[in-house]
Amino acid sequence: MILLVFVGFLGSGKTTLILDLARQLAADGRRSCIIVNEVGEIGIDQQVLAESGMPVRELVAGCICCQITVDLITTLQEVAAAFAPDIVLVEASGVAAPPAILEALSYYPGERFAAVHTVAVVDPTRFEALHEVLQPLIESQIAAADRIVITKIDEAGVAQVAETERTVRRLNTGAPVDQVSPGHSLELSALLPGAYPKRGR
Ligand SMILES: Nc1nc2c(ncn2[C@@H]2O[C@H](COP(=O)(O)OP(=O)(O)OP(=O)(O)O)[C@@H](O)[C@H]2O)c(=O)[nH]1
Ligand SMILES: [Mg+2]
Repeated sequence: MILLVFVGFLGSGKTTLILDLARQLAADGRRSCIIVNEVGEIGIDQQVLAESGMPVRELVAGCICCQITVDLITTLQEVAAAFAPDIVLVEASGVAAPPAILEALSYYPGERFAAVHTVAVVDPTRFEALHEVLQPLIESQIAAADRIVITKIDEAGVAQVAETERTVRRLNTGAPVDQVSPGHSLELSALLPGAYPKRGR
């Protein structure tokens, strides 16, 4: 079971990104599971998924939406037992940072995860303002992430995106940085090149 954990401040675009990746996974016949905070929100998005042309049957088989209100470990145990997913996409609460999540995951009693990747989701339209007032939180989310995704590049100005990218690269010199917008998805094969080889079809 591969875990992809998405952190990022409130409204940064985590759910949007997760659903986009879930669509790619479902289209590719992968067994995936989404763990999010707000089930109501996903309810609407399920409709969007169904309307995207994907058979609803495949949606049900390929993408299961669960609630994380109880506790991450319990939820992971439940989805592992019920669905044996290949990949679990976890949306962390807006104020969580990777170290705390990895600490929580260390208590998972089941089979070891094949991989755990943390992705920091950054909204360039609000980055500078948030960074100023919430510096420790924002910096800990970025510094400890394996990958950084800058969202809303359709909405942000070019200079805003460039400035955000400069700052996140300074805060985390090792992680790849991607830019996404509704028309420009993050590819799973880029996110998990080893575990998710691009299949020729
Ligand atoms: N223009 C634009 N809007 C986006 C993009 N990604 C997300 N949004 C919008 O930004 C808002 C917040 O997106 P969500 O995906 O719900 O963000 P989130 O991080 O899951 O939010 P919380 O769960 O509330 O913390 C929604 O209105 C999205 O439609 C993007 O790439 N471009
Ligand atoms: Mg969300």
